Amino acid sequence: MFNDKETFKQVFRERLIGNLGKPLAEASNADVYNILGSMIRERAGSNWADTNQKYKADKDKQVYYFSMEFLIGRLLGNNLLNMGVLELVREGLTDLGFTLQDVEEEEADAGLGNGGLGRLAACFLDSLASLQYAGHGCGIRYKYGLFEQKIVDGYQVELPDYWLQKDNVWEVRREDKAVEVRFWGRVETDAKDGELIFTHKDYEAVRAVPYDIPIIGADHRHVNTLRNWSAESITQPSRTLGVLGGTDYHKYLEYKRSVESISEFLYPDDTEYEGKLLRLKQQYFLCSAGLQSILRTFGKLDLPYEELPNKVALHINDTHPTLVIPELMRILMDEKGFGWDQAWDITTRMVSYTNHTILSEALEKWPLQMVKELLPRIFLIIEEINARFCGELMSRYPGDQDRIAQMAIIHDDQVRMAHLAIVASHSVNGVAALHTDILKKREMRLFNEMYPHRFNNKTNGITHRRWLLHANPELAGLINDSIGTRWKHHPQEMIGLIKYCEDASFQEQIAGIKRRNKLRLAEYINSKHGVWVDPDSIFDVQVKRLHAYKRQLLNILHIIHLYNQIKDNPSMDMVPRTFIFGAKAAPSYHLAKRIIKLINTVADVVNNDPDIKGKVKIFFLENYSVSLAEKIIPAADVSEQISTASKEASGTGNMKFMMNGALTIGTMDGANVEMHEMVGDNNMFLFGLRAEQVLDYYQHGGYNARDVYNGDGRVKEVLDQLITPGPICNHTQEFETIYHSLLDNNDEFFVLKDFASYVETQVEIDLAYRNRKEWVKKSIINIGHSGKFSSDNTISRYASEIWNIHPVLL
Ligand code: DL6
Repeated sequence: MFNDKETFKQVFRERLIGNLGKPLAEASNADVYNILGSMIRERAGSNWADTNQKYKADKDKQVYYFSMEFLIGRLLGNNLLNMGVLELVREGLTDLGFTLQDVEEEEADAGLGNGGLGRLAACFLDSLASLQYAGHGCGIRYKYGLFEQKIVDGYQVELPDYWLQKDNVWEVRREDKAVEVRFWGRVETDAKDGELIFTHKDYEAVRAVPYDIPIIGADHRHVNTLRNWSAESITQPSRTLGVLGGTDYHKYLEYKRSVESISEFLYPDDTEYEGKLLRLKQQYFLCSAGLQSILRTFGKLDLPYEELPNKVALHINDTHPTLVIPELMRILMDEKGFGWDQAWDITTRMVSYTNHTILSEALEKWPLQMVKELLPRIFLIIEEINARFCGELMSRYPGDQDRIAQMAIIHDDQVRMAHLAIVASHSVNGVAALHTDILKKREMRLFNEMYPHRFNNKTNGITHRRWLLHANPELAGLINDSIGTRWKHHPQEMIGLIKYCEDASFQEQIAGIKRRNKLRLAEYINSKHGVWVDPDSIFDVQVKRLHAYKRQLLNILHIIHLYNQIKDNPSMDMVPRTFIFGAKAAPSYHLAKRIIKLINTVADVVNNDPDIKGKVKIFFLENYSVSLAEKIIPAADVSEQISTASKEASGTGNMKFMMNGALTIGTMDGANVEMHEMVGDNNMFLFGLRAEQVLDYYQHGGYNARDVYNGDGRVKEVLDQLITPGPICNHTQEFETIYHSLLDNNDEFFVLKDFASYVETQVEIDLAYRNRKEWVKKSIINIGHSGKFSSDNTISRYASEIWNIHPVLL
């Protein structure tokens, strides 16, 4: 279509006229985005077809990554980059009078995920395609993504994120690939030739229509698919009305409404689930639609179904898609005629599962009755899996009722999805070494004893294409100039940068890039919010979901303490610091929303206090999203990774900051531990309790938070400011919930316990930053080691150690 700038410009002009009837002079950025996007998708189209054709012809093994969330963000920039035409298009657009950056801003930021888990899935898709693996995503096409956050008077307000309002140029609706998913009804059992036959009767049918998005790999012609399913009503009302047992048109509308709600909203909560029935419906919808389509593709290979595990791997991203297991059993037994044992053997060889959290509230459990009513055949299968598993437990551990109760899949009239996922998977992995260790030794100890070879670690990763090459092109350019370009395909070769860490001219260039990124962010904040942040101050950033365990609260309490110090001593010597926050709180998470209000209140007080003389500035960026992260992360000096040790399974933000040269202040938690292993004490700022200590405290009922309050004057002063009328506390109830969570509820996340150590470490940062050369050296050491955290590395390990797939050369 185009391989050079002039042809690009010519084709672009023709499209503009042909499709929109507009000459260049009248085109808006949105027009340019739409034309450019459709040109790029078309360009990928033939490679997409070729890739699929190749998979089919070679009968390559393919992996399907099932996830309720794919936080893909904007695609234009990344697609241009991966197709190798980014510079060509950038220059072409400039010639035509447009700026690529402005055009990119026209794309809706697809927020089809809550945070880490969904973004990880998106990074994995990029790596799968870039490493030429046959690997696809299977998700839901939510009409509304994660809510849009507005900050009004310091409070979070949630608005629906109707991201599809703008045309989605990337997706293709595949009407011909629609399938039917069945809910409710009853199961009839018959016997035929000594076999039981199960028939699902009187069900409510839902039409699942796939929308495919091409996932374009880097530099190769490889294009995989993210298939997102949309729920629609069956198009022949007469048939549905028959099913519903009447001819009432209102009933049809009711049915249509309830069906469409299945793919309407992404659940805005990544740890607690409400609206359980709808959530369960969403999960089954994804699993059933996804599997039917995968098996249809497999069917075209003309192979016996016994071959399935050699040709298809199914990966479940946390427990949300666990119903893949009973659904596959159902299809194999009820539709393909397999007996239980063979169906079980095929299923367990195909399925693998990643656990992303040990927070007990996130370990999903479904009321048995709900499963029974909504999914009657699936319920029978889960019951049978449980009965057989408990039978096995009884013969292995005779008389050990306690163990059986702890491990059973069905317990207390609930289905424990994690147990089902472990029992039916051939691999269970955690997402960082520490997390996997905790799973094996504590949370899932009994399962690990029973299946010692099943548990393994796969430390998370991030795609260096989006998070470095696209987000920080200047840094990427400098890396190319210093170590060549091989690192783009072998990110671990970034280690070659270490030899420049003491090189004065390299240091200067790194410092210059950081300064320019900070300036760009300052200008962005100024243009959006009319607030100027000083690019010569330290940019200290905490951006991630708001959760008590992530401890944004510790950060803001320290800032209040800093404020108190400056008020006491206005000439206090410190490097000016800009604290930047970005975080969405689940709408029903009261404490988290209060913490947002506290951050904004403190920001208001501190930013407007003349005594502070700009030494401290606080800024809360609303509506944190993937595209905002791409602007913030390259500009950070300090990365806040301060979760309560043991609670953050891995973290991936920590890796993105590291790759962009920020220094981490963090606890020994999640992947911070592995970052520390690589860069050592000198190049990271560690503080706080270790995971073992935290877990020991939990085992013995916690610690006494009041002791810290009474023993540390700084803590007392700060906490009292939350509830005593003064600049921070306008009325006494505003921050009471926070105060009580720390003192009366005994500080579940050890905020006060870690306070002193955090404050001390923040002082170390202030001192370290004054030695600019040493600071930049540390920054280079971090960048150099960050290649290990490329998701290419992670995906290669999933491919060889879990999925048994190999690159497919086109
Ligand atoms: O593995 C991706 C990401 C980790 O980096 C975070 O540490 C972890 O908190 C997050 N977990 C979730 C929990 N969702 N559920 N269930 O998002 O996963």
